Amino acid sequence: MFSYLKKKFFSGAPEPAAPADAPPPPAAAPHAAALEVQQAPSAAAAASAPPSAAALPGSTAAPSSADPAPPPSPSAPAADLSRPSWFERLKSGLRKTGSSIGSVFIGTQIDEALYEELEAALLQADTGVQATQYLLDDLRLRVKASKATDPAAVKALLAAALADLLRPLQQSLPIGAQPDGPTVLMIAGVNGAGKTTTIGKLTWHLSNAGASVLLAAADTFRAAAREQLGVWAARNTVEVISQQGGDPAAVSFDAVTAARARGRDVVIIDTAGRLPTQLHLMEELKKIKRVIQKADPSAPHEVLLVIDGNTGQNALAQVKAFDAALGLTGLVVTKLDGTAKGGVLAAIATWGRERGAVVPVYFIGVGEQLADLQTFDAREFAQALLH
Ligand SMILES: Nc1nc2c(ncn2[C@@H]2O[C@H](COP(=O)(O)OP(=O)(O)O)[C@@H](O)[C@H]2O)c(=O)[nH]1
Ligand SMILES: [Mg+2]
Repeated sequence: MFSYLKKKFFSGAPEPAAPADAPPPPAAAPHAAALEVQQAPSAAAAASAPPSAAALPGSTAAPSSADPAPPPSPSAPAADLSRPSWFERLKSGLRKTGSSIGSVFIGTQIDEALYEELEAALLQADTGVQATQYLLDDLRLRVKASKATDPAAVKALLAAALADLLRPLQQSLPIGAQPDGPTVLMIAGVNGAGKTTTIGKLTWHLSNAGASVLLAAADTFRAAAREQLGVWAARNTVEVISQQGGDPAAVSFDAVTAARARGRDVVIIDTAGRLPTQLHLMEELKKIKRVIQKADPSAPHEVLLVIDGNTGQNALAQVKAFDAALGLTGLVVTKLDGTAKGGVLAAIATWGRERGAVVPVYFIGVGEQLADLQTFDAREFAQALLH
């Protein structure tokens, strides 16, 4: 199931050189690859990857199909240097919450008062009633089993409980698994969530990993939206399909058709922001998805919802509503470098358990630079939240 490209993208393997006119990564900027070293492929596994995925047709930065995958390098210096910087940024973004949850454990006793304070702190961190209850029940079991007697140990047990709850959300975005045609990603979300910015960052990461990307400006409402995507396309030196005043479904259809004809690896479709309560706009989104299927019956391969980490419990409401309309396959949570409280990820994980299948968090946004998109790591996130 893991394609060559996916492994390359998410492993610690060295990156191919960026195109000469691509913007340089910001100093000390982390790369998504830094966070998924545990998935570094073995040479044998890479060799057994499907040939179509390994060939990466049309990609200039990719090695030729005859080249074996570069050997993994989990301890690549760039990965090691960038990791603490990313962690610090997430930690400082979540600090507001972290300090209030952390302060619960300053006392000396484990008693009912501690659990009550913890409940209040978790609720304040946007964790929601259900996830808070789940975490507290789980924590009590862990405290009993470990016979922990000091609050610092309980804090560590809470971090472990939270990491376990979040772990199913930690998955790699599958790219390049289609036997004949591009991987089509459809991006949705409310206005200002960070869709277009995320597309710019993701394009940069994918291009660096050797994939050829084509963008579709299906946010046809505003000229500014097309231009914004055009700027990201230019920065990444990739093509963008757009149409002045065009129909978003038609633009999406054209983009998928063009990508198939030109042998591109990935199509990313930017859509206009909308609230789940705007029913006609949700219908339009469903239509975009249906029309994409006409261009490629297996597409879209991913329907990703971008949510602003600052929207708290409302983010969960967005996830549920967009999932009901479109069938989400993944999430990107942005702006975790700001004042986001972070607990909503626990609420999303709890909802995913009820749903029977979690909607994974493929990426988190920790800033506005190209390199500020990172893969989600449950343990690191839990640690940052409780720091
Ligand atoms: N601090 C921060 N800002 C972000 C992040 N992602 C997006 N933004 C900003 O959020 C604003 C809205 O982003 P945009 O991509 O236009 O949202 P869209 O309407 O969903 O396409 C812009 O000012 C972005 O720079 C992030 O991870 N961190
Ligand atoms: Mg946009």
